[in-house]
Amino acid sequence: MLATSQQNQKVPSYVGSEHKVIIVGLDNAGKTTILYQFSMNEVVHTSPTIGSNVEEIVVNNTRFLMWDIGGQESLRSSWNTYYTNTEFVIVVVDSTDRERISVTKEELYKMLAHEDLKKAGLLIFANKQDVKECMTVAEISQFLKLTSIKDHQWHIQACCALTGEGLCQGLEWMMSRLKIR
Ligand SMILES: Nc1nc2c(ncn2[C@@H]2O[C@H](COP(=O)(O)OP(=O)(O)OP(=O)(O)O)[C@@H](O)[C@H]2O)c(=O)[nH]1
Ligand SMILES: [Mg+2]
Repeated sequence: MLATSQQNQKVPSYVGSEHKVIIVGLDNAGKTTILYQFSMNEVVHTSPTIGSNVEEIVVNNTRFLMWDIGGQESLRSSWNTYYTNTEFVIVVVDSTDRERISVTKEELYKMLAHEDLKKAGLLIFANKQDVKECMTVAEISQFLKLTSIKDHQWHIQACCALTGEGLCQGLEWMMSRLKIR
């Protein structure tokens, strides 16, 4: 079901509208790995992102322009320069990183309070589920107090960026939100 801009050259660029997505989360969470799983269906060798990467992902004639933004501490204050016109925020959580889940929480609520993201949907990827003893979706939901979020549509999805497991389900959730608008 997943087609990429590279693989599906026959999809004319005017079909459907383009939806802006930003991929954020702490450094080492797996954002860049996820972006290239979406766009190339493969695991790429990554190094920490300084600035951002952008790819167009086409799914059933729906185009997503996905911005993967560097997550190092010094870069987080410039995440907001990417917020304008964002329809979906994907927050990638490293499910093995128990020490920093509170930092993720802080960044998450800062983002949700931002004027430019008022209408954005929130998809949380609980990444690195292949690692033994990682936090479960239930644990992460509880840590992040997701059920308290009433002013944004949200969804949390377990995934493993190395195998691609769970990534399509995340995209499907985004597609389902577009339909009911
Ligand atoms: N075990 C495991 N490792 C993963 C997974 N996803 C990503 N990684 C590894 O985690 C490391 C960081 O991945 P990146 O995609 O570069 O992380 P990032 O979130 O883009 O990091 P910054 O660019 O610094 O913000 C790499 O060594 C990846 O191979 C996963 O699902 N499981
Ligand atoms: Mg990166």
